Amino acid sequence: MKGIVSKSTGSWYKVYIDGREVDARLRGKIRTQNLKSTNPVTVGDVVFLDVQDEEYLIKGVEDRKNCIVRKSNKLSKQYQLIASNIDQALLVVTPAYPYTPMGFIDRYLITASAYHIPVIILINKSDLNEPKLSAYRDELQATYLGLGYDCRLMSFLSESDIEEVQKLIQSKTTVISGNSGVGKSTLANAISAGIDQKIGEISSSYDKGQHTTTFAQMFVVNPDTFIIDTPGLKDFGLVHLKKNQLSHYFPEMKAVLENCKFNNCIHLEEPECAVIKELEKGNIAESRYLNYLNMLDELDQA
Ligand SMILES: Nc1nc2c(ncn2[C@@H]2O[C@H](COP(=O)(O)OP(=O)(O)O)[C@@H](O)[C@H]2O)c(=O)[nH]1
Ligand SMILES: [Mg+2]
Ligand SMILES: [Zn+2]
Repeated sequence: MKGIVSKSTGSWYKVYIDGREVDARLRGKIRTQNLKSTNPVTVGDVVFLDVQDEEYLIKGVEDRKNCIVRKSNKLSKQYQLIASNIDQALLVVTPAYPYTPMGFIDRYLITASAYHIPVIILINKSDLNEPKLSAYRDELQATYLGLGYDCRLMSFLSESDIEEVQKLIQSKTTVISGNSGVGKSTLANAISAGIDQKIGEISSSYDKGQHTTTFAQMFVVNPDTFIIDTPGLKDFGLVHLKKNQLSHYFPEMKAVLENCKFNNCIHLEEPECAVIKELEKGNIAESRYLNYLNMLDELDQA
């Protein structure tokens, strides 16, 4: 039989099979794809199972459509699988309470794009209306709509906005990300009567240091609609990216980089660099370029 992994602790798993969740264990060694991962099975995996003595045993993993990973620690070459088979991501941000910096949003967008995961930005708490907050909200919306992203104003306290999100996620597997306090649990609870997350709590163990083992959790909204609760992609590995590929994931750089003199230009100090030219003309925002430099620093040389 076949199922979808909805939770993993590393030693046992919850698997969604035909409308219900069962506990399962791994049967011996599992053949995995060609990735140096510390965990063979992750949330979102489609797995094949046997039942033996009333116990569910996972005997194999279907090839993954995609998979987000993070480095298991800074020095190691091994990766931890966080979640797989993702159709899209909802990035929840707020102009205040908490303030979401653009640097965080950019990094998320670029990382997701490197994984070929489309992102919808939800600017939440639109019911709050202090002038300062509204100014930053307008700036966020203008910036990301201007860059061509799907970006929507929302209040998760509004029923019609929740219905809009329900339509967005129907028949898909959706990762929901965002800093603590932006409203992820509020959203999950409103989406589905079966979900009961604590509101106003710092969830899971994601931000408690690099040695904590962390796993995403998947919720079944209806039999072909799943949401996965993960943290920001902050320390998710940009595993497959080389330095000279990074700018391809910044739409405003991608649009001009074929005019750079060198085709492996990384837009630092190369002569006749089209990205630098657009930056100097003000067509590429300085903040976006600075975020680009920060991310570039972390990538391996091609
Ligand atoms: N004013 C307002 N508050 C919200 C909205 N969505 C969530 N909140 C509040 O924001 C706080 C944090 O929400 P929570 O769902 O726990 O955020 P999480 O940490 O991302 O899971 C709670 O007090 C929620 O009631 C919204 O649209 N408007
Ligand atoms: Mg929460
Ligand atoms: Zn260049």
